[in-house]
Amino acid sequence: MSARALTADLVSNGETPLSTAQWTVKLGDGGLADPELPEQTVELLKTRGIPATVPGNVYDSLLSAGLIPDPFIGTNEHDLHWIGRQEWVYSAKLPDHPESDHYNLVFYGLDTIAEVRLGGVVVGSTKNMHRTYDFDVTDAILAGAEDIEISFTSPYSFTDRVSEELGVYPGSYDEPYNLIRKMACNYGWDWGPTVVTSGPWRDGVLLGWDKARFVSTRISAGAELRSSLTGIGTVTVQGRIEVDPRLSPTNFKVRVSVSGEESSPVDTNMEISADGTFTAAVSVSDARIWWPHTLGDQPLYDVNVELVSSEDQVLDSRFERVGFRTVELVNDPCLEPEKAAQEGRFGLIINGRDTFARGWNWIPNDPLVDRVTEESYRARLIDVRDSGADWVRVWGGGIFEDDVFYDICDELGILVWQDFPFACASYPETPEWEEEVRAESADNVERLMSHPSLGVWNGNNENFMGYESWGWKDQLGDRGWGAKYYLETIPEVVSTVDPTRPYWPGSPYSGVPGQMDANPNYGTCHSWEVWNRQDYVHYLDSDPTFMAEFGWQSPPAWSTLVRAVDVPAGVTELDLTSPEVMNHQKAMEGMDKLERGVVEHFGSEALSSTAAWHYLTQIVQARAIATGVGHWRSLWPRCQGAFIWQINDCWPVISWAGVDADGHRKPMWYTARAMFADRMFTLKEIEGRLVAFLVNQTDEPWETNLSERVVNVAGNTIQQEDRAVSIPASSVKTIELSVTVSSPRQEVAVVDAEDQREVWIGVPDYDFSYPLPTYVGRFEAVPNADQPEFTLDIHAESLLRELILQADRIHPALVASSEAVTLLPGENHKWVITVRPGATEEETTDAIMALEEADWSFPVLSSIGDVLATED
Ligand code: BMA
Repeated sequence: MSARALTADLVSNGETPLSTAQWTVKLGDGGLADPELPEQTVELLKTRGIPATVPGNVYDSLLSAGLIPDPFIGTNEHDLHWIGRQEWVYSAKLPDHPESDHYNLVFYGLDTIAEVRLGGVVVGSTKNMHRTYDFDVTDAILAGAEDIEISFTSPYSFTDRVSEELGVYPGSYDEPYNLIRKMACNYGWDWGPTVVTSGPWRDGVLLGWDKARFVSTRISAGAELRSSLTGIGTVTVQGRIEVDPRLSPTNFKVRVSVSGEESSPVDTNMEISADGTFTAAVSVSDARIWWPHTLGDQPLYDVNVELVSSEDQVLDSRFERVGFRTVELVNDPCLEPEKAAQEGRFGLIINGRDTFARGWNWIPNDPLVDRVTEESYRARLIDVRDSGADWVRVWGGGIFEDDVFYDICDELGILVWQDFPFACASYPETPEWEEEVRAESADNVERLMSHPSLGVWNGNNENFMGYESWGWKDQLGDRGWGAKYYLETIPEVVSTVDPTRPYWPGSPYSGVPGQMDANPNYGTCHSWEVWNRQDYVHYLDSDPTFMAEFGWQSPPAWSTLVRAVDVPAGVTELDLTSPEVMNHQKAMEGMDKLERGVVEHFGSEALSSTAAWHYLTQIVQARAIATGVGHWRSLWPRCQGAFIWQINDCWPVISWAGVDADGHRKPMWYTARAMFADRMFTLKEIEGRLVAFLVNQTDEPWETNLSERVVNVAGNTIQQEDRAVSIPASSVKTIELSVTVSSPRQEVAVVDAEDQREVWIGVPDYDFSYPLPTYVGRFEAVPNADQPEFTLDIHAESLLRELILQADRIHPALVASSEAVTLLPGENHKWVITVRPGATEEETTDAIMALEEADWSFPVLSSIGDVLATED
């Protein structure tokens, strides 16, 4: 378990991180039921306890102590639910700390209902995992307190009390995640396990200070554009200090310095008012403009804020990196029903430029969320960037991520659509809850507002829809259910703390007064009917203004799946109905929906083996996502965004993710990348004609050659036409194709433009005469590569449709681009195979040996012909 850097940039003199203490965790007396554990274990947990970490949670400690099995494997998860039903007590001797006049204990994240004691005296209590808590502990420390103890009430006993008092609040899952301010998906989700945690999930500090300290610093950056490259940048710093009662705030000053790579620092000194508040703006005259990576560079500027005494001594400081850019949210609904489908508009304008927002939804990288590391953030965010997406939506059933997540987005040029943590449920609206929501929102908006990557704040996930359409309304009667937070409380906080940034109340949300539910003609939409009940081609029936969520499931890479269900890596058949597999499929009727998707196109006979199931479900997901993204991009500017559900997984699971928990990119990731490209095309059949939609999302015209061919299964070209096409900057061009498929069971239409290829057949796959795949392969080690690197070059002798290379089936540490490529007879494709970064020496040696002896046949190399070809 790796400890992470401090979550907030609250660096001031005299900080002693709590992570440096030697922590122990024990079972408290307030558990709900006696755990069915060996007596000795209970005895150990009640008396001596076990070593613990800060940051950490009790699952981590039990795992490290060898007292529980890995909750992610097999059905272990179910044996561990007792953990969330206990009271847990963390204790430590306070680490050595410098002497000061004043002391505060600052916690960046306690999960969740906790009481903090120093030397046996209660110094504070908490009830919200999403907040920072700051307790004045001067008296306790000066009185000689040496020990710290944090007791965590069982989350379930807390929510039992809330529901006794306030009644039932309906939500999508039968767990009380909406009655406690704790990460919702920690209670399980339709892609995640139920691992209800307790513990100090982020670090804390004992802060010693003498004369004065910062208690609030709000740093934001704005830009007045002169061109797409430069403008006047403004950094605004607002804040508040706390001073020793014997002094006046006016004795101190705040110094702000802004510097960029190519500009000399601009400094300002500010006076502080008698009430301790200060505000200042620093102007950067030739600021370079920050862009998402799809449109430009990411120049960042350092902002140093220092609290200085009259003797020029620096007492406290803050550091942030900012970028200068503008983001506007345009919501222009057309209220005349007959024109709404043509004229309604919702979109995001970056630095004055209309864009189609290409995005992925993001869930927490681990349900034991304290374990997420900078490396795992970076790896998944690189997956986002390399797919061509420029947005990531941090979904409301998770958390406000760590600062480093947004730092990486700033660097990589990925814009963030940040939900407030409310998802798929109604929430109590008592004054006490509202106060909590206000405090939590202000806290996190202040923490994150300096980041240029942060594009939009969003009130909630699917709560408006649940209230209007999922029957919650009737159960709630006239009780408040959270709408007040999304429509009043949170926007008030945003407009006070961070007026520079757009706010949108929900995903989905229409934005039309009196209509909260999703409506394709207004605001943001989610598309789930298609996955839940239809074939993916029905994405083509919708033309939303903005598609904020849609997705299709598939299994993870084979090695990830077998690891999760605890069978040996070499196994090729799995019982897909076993309790272990079913525990790694959390979606309602998920297996049936996967099967329905395959049968529709390939027929039920194609599902003759687990390998065929594994391959075809991945291919259907790849086609589904390409269909959706391609279609909605073809509707630009009517439709101005498509966010795929979802980029990442939080454990090894069958889910909607584009990249699995072990970092394997699914075939879908590659088709998404093709469809997210700045210049791309998609094919649709319209009134019996094949039509290409060519999308140019750059500011230069796109001149290209569009090649159309009809090729038969024997590999002969029946028709061919090449034409030069020109697609003006920022536009979509529609071209009716000339080729026609006259024998749809034997002929495919193949359309190429630049390095994109789209293939069209006029019948369902099960009716097409796929030839037996034949090819010649050449496997080679790349000489002089820094890391072991190999290539596999395939020369097709027959039509090979949607060919993927599943290198992880040879060895789990092997990675290859498993894109679904279609090759015509005579064509070649080369894969690069590497060993996963971070693999041990032993894994690397084993992987290389396995490669040298590999059997490359199906399912290592899989194409449609492998599962559908008939001998005749
Ligand atoms: C939407 C999301 C998630 C969910 C996903 C898949 O409802 O907001 O809650 O995981 O669909 O069902």
